[in-house]
Amino acid sequence: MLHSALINVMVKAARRAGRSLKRDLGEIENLQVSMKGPANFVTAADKRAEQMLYDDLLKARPGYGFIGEEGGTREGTDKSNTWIVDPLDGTTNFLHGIPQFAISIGLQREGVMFAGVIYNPANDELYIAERGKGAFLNDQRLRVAGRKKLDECVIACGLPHIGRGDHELSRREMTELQPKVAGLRRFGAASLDLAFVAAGRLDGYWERNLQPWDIAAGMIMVREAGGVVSGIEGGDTALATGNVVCGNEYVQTELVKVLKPLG
Ligand code: 2AM
Ligand code: CA
Repeated sequence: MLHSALINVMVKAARRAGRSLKRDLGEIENLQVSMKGPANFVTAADKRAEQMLYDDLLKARPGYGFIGEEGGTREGTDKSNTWIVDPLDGTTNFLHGIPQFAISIGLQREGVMFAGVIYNPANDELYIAERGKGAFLNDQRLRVAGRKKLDECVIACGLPHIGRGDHELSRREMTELQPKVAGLRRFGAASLDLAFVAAGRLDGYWERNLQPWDIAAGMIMVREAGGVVSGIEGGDTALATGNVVCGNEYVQTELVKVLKPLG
């Protein structure tokens, strides 16, 4: 399938960094990582992947800015284009050998998300989206699920980590939503949760306290698949607040109705 030059650049970068992460996952699975060092090993894998993405993306588009989770932030000469990159989203999964993690590359243009690539090297699922051109999983066009009854919907969420976020608020959200939906899920990689919503595997997803690189690519993925992405209060504030709600128009609205009053 033919994609734009821009998408080709993003895909090539994601695949190269993906090969690196997949090799590193192999090391973890083969228990070749010393017991004292798995976290350090993953940090090194993460940094290696970000360096590759930084090099490839800036070589192809020299003027663009770059914001990366591992600190590779750079202000570009071209102020209207910024890469927003997570070299390893789902770090805890990766560390445990759970094959639910991804490289997430978003391109913000003139302040809005313009393109996204999300790649899980463990199962070779490649998601791409470009503004006005649709979203695709391994070249198949994506469309969000059409369910309009919350009690038929499978909804994913995030859970705040130890020492982070508001655990009490998270429990209140569960208490409200669990009896209203067909099932709740918690996968642990925000970019893939958004990609799953785009693919219609999940009907909706919400999570708080995320970073721009967790959601940048996923936001355009969901929108290009016909879905709606907002902050918890319903506006276009997910990137700014780190709180995200999404689904088809109906599901996103229903989730906001339940979640907004909680805090
Ligand atoms: P990460 O794996 O790149 O850290 C899990 O709920 C999701 O939250 C993941 O996408 C994870 O991304 C993200 N996340 C954002 N900030 C986090 C933090 N401080 N600690 C753990 N996960 C975080
Ligand atoms: Ca992340």
